[in-house]
Amino acid sequence: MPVLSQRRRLAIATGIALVAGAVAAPAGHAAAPSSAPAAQPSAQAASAPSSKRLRDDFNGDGYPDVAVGAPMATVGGSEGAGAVSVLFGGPGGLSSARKQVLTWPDRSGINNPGDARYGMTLRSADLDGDGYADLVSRLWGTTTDGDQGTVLAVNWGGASGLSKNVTILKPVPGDQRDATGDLDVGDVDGDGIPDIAVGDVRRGGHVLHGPVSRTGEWSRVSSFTVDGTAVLDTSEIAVGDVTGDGVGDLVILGFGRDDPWQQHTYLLKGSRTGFAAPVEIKDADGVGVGGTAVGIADLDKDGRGDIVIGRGSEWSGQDTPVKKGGALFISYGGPEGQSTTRKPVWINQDTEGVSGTAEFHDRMGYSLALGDTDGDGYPDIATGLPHEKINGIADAGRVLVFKGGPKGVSGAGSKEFGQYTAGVPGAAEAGDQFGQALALGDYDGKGRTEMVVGAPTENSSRGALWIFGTDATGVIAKGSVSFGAATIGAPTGPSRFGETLTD
Ligand SMILES: [Ca+2]
Ligand SMILES: [Ca+2]
Ligand SMILES: [Ca+2]
Ligand SMILES: [Ca+2]
Repeated sequence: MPVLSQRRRLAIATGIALVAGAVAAPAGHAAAPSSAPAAQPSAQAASAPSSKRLRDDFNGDGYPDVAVGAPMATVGGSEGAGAVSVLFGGPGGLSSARKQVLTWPDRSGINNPGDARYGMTLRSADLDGDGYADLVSRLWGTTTDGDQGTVLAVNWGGASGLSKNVTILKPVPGDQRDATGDLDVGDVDGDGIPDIAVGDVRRGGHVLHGPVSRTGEWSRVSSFTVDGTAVLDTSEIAVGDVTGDGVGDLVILGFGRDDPWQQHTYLLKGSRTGFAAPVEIKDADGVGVGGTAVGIADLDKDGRGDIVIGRGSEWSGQDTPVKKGGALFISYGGPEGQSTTRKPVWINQDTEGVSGTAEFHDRMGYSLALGDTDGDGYPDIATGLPHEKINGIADAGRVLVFKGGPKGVSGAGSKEFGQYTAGVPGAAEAGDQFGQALALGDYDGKGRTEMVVGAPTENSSRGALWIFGTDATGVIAKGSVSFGAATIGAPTGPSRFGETLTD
């Protein structure tokens, strides 16, 4: 399956986590555990972190921050070494002026800076419990002790931002050769401390239980499996409390054992004693589902996290009408995984109220972000259609935003944005793939989540970011700004700046 393996290597992993117990918190800004474990002091920690303990606040000032990956950046002459930039939140929101550029200068611990792809997968959580969010990266590594494959690496948060140097986590047990899929961070064992769940493309995956020490040691490791189900390999992972018991559950997307084109999604209910047996998530017709992105948020505020899957993958033009051009699939949470009172839904561009027309290869759902854009307390969904044709311009790209509410999500009130939208900087050009990466965060701390959009192939794969503000209606085009890597002093050239974002 060369297409799949290529996608895995290069694609954005856009799973979004709500950690356990955070269902009532603003989506995307789950509070870190209140009972933080004893932490090793941060070398940079000159002041105490904010009591808000946000999972994406790297400098601990009480405002969320966003990390931006440029996995093809050239560093020290090595193309594809990768770089990560951080934009810091604050009372004025995100800007190109408050930033940090990380290039992992010494690359200690790996032998292959030339294709490490630092920044190809990014997640944030306070792994060591010191109150500052830390950044977890997945990259391709040939470690100096000989292992080859996926490496998990951490930049540590502190009062002045993330540490310049990176700690490589102790390897995941088992075959390291191309064996680790997506990852997400959340508390799946109910101790209030974030854990790292990593998929194994062959067997399920592993949980690295927190806290994680500054030397890269996790507390213990456990494995999960979907053996006995129809899944062969794990492609996407999200952690969130779907069942409403206060402990994070694991949602795994994968491809079929018998039919590699048939995707499946399983829920593994988390608990203090480990995961329950996998339960397959199915659509209203009883058919298995899957996709390119997954996130969990309580869209209808019934106390149970709802699973949002972006089905941005299209293998052929044979998709059913509800999946044509890509789609969102929403499974409302219930005590056993899926609500028995609210049916799961598919939404695509042919759904009433959604702008545009579903066409093969739009790839709606390729990227996802969840957050409350209009401040009504219900999380909303932003999704990218990076291959949407705009006025005949191929692969220009578009973003759609859907509103959460007491009845769940429909096409009603959805919004669309692209470089063609009045008030948005830039011009829709062929191959921009606007919307390949998305993040929603309340970066200005005013109660609504602003939107960050990445278009890594903009301007011959130099890439660019857009930042959208909000009003009471949600995300707005007016006042949006855009900039590329050069503006913030990140490595220039075809770095694919904006290919990944923390969310
Ligand atoms: Ca911050
Ligand atoms: Ca930390
Ligand atoms: Ca719900
Ligand atoms: Ca909302």
